Amino acid sequence: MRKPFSIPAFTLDEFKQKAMGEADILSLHPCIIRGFIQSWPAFRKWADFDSLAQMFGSFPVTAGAPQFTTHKNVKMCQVKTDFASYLDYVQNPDRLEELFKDQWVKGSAETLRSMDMPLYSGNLRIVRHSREAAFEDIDPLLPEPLACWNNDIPYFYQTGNHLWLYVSPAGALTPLHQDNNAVIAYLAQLTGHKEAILYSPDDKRHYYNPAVGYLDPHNPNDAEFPTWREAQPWTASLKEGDLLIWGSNWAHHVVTHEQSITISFDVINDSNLDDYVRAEDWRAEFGHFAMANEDMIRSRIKDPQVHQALDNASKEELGATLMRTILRTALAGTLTEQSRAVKERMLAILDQEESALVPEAAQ
Ligand SMILES: O=C(O)CCC(=O)C(=O)O
Ligand SMILES: [Fe+2]
Repeated sequence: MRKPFSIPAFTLDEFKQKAMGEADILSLHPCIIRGFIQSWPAFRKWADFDSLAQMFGSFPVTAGAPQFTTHKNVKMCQVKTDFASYLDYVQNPDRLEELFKDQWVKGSAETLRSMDMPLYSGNLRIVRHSREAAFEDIDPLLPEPLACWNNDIPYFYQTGNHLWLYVSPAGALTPLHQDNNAVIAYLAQLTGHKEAILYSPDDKRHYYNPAVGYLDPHNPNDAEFPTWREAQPWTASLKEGDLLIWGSNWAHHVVTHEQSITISFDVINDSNLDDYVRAEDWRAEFGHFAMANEDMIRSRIKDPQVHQALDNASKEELGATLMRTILRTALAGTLTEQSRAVKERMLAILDQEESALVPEAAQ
């Protein structure tokens, strides 16, 4: 096995210096910026359970042990609940049975008790739009000089990209996975202690087997991942105030060691916009949304290509067709220079794909 590399940790000033000297520092390795989030209003306002229950208690969530699965043979327990009940469980794990009576989607309270792993809710969706108040509490969003182009991408927060809030008890597990949509992502540690293991996308063949899923870095299976020893692990120990940020498609495995509150955020900028546009996940989410709101889309959008896609395209194709129409409409109006540049770049990629699909005789 390769000796793990410690993910480099910087002060904000050191990070700035380093990142100015490297065109795309996050493609080289993930980075930790110690203390970065101490100036966020959320660092105080979101760091206790009573405030969180008050702000987000009624939101629906699922909680799983593990958080989700990324290997075909891993069994999980899962409940469908609201965030207030989940917070109650984290503080009083003994109340498991009474808190989640008929809400088990997978497994049961009894199975969970035999598992030696707590429930973990990772899908508290606190924003649906870029204008929501939550953003005021996590300002500045990114350490300089990193840019964030999310707001120039139509429907960014409705198409599989997120500002998440993760509350987890000691022992909670997020198994190895890559995030959707080639996003740059971070974990901002408000309270508690987590340990993360990350792997570069260049090593993917060593930790991902399409027939079974992802490696368990703490319990590698030689038959399923014969070359896992070739993969270079990068490790991080995250404490209160730290920001761990990684580039597109870095896989990550995260264990909570001490009850934890973390904010996670997805970012698009110059370094990953093209990969974002080519990703399937936002297309599927957008196409799914369009299918579920077919009447509204048909009445508001007159483009015959969208109507045709609603009739007979896959949800990914529908999502891409709808995005092209939205981009074209936006580009016909007044935009900032930056917003125009992002949208033109997105449309060029989508148009190019589309023309590659049309048979030559029809062109
Ligand atoms: O903090 C965790 O448990 C994992 C979070 C994660 O996978 C993410 O934010 O992408
Ligand atoms: Fe993730």
